[in-house]
Amino acid sequence: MKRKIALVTGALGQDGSYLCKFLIKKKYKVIAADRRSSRNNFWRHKELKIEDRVIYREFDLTDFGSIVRLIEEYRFDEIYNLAAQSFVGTSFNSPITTADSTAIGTLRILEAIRILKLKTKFYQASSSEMYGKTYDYSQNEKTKFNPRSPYAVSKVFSHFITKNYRESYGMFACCGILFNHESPLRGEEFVTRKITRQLSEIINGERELIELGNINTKRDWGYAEDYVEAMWKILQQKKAEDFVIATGKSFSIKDFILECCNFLKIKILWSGKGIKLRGVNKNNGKTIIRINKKYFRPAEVNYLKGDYSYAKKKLKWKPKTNFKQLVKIMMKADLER
Ligand code: F7E
Repeated sequence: MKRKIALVTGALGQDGSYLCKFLIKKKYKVIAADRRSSRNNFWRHKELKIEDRVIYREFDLTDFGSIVRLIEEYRFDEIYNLAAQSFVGTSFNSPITTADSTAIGTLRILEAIRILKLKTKFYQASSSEMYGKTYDYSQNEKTKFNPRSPYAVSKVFSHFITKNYRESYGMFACCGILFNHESPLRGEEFVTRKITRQLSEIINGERELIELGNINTKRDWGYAEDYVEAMWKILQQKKAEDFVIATGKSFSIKDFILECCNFLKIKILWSGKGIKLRGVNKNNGKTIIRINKKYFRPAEVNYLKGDYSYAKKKLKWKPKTNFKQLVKIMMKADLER
């Protein structure tokens, strides 16, 4: 059988890296495309030992010509669009560049596939952030979107334009609505990795405390390596459809800190409220958690909990790693680093 060729955009990020590794195992020829060509962005591929097993290509979601040329050159069997300006906080400061890549970037790829008349299957990385201010106890494929950031609004555009190309042109184009997914390869700007990394620095005497924003928000956190398998499964279905990928459990940032501290055998005492909230290490009386207003967002998503029952039924997918195991994997990796 002919070896399949896949394009992974955002290939140097957390999900891109795990997906490249997954597709290599499945014997795909993998084109790893990313805007970040500088060598120090290759650390994830080095950690996964896949550096010599993919073909690297510079890729910019805002440059239509180069997208068309790349897609025409390889005529991919599958394209996984994971590239985006993916940090919600940054999207408030750079809404236009966020929309250009995270929203219109998706349309550029879809247009390229359409113009070239290819049978390429297309996966779009939709996000639980699209639910935003939700009033539902858990969110599934039918839950209304109510986005709360330029990032989330851009993802809603990408979600619907993917659906529109599927319905208008019969393209095999699908969205995976992935809830938060973390790992040792997560960027340090995201809250889970910021906590595990900075707690390790405190343990090693390199840091006094961690400053955070709103730690009462709740997220449904899974393990990124489990989630890339779902991306692939979504494109192997007979029918192109959208799926929620989640764990079905919701924890606050405070719960995440507590679980890390449990792992580290630190007893943490909370005092104060709101901006005055502090977390003190009971073992030595030192403040290790403080709140800083600068990490608050102009509009916040307070609560998310995914209902992945459709994926379980149709894709036969379920998460393999629970919250406690995820914290352990991340804490261990940062302590070893
Ligand atoms: O924030 C709160 C923050 O930046 C989680 C992206 O991958 O998942 C991610 O989006 C929560 C928020 O992730 C800090 O306000 C408190 O409520 O880790 P995060 P996110 O915004 O949920 C979705 C599925 C995506 O699609 C996105 O691309 O934690 N929080 N203090 C903080 N967040 C950060 N980053 N830093 C803090 O100091």
